[in-house]
Amino acid sequence: MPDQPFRSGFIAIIGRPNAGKSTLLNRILGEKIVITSDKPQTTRNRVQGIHNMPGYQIIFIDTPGIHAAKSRLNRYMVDEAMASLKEVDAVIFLVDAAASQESQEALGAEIFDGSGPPVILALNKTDLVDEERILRLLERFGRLPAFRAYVPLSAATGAGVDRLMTEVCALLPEGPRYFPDDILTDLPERFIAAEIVREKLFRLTHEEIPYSVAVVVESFKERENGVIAISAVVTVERDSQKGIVIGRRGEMLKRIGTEARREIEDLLQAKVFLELFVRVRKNWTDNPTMLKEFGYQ
Ligand SMILES: Nc1nc2c(ncn2[C@@H]2O[C@H](COP(=O)(O)OP(=O)(O)OP(=O)(O)O)[C@@H](O)[C@H]2O)c(=O)[nH]1
Ligand SMILES: [Mg+2]
Repeated sequence: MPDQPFRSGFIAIIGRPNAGKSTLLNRILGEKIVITSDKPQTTRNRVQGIHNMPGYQIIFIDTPGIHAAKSRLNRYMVDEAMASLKEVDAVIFLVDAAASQESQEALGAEIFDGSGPPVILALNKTDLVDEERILRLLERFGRLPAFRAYVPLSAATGAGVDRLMTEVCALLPEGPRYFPDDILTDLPERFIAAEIVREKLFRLTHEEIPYSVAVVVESFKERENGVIAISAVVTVERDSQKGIVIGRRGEMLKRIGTEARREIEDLLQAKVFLELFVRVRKNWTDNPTMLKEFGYQ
């Protein structure tokens, strides 16, 4: 048999906030490289994850959920997701089977008009719904003409993910190995460390707080004894939020720091010393200079 040509390409994962896009990327890679939470709008930047299989290299792009954006930060997030549509070989449109369908269907009809790359409709969270609902949704989305394939799956359990990979591989063009085959992402470690701190803020704080925080790693140094010393600044929008993030007698910040440090240690396979500072920058989510400083430009 003649050798099959090497295939590779870029695949964007697109959907409404909370559909499970980041969970799916981590599941495909078999490692956690992007943060997730049960609150919408967790992901703020486009992030590449590299998946190698014999004969294939697939670069998956996790994107922020597409929503009606009000602040400049939110507009940046939606622009990030929309821009990825123009640069990829195919798209996975991830739909949450357990959430209400109207807004997801409207998004599908709006952005997949047939002029862009091929789209696979992936119906996520099938572990939360019964078979009848899955069939009904597949039929409903089948009325939109844009999709090449339909894959029910669960990013949480992994069911259906192999099927998804088969469909993705079928859409890949011949291409080079873009990245060495031993790296999972091109993200710098300091970005991932900052994101892990932000994830703990998303998971441990409530109401508007998660949407008002930014995390920047200001220093990242390996000491002679092998310990990695990281200091990060958590920025919030108001004084009252600073108090909540720090908590009574500093307990909240301590908990965020401890949970983040453990996870960063797992990631870096090293002992980590993590120092967190909290400061206030009034309404930074609408301030172009601050957004740029925090990496949202
Ligand atoms: N039961 C179940 N929960 C899931 C599944 N996939 C994701 N989740 C949960 O759904 C929530 C949202 O997951 P994320 O991966 O953060 O969603 P996202 O689409 O990246 O969200 P944004 O970044 O906010 O756009 C988290 O609580 C996940 O644990 C699934 O297949 N089954
Ligand atoms: Mg996400």
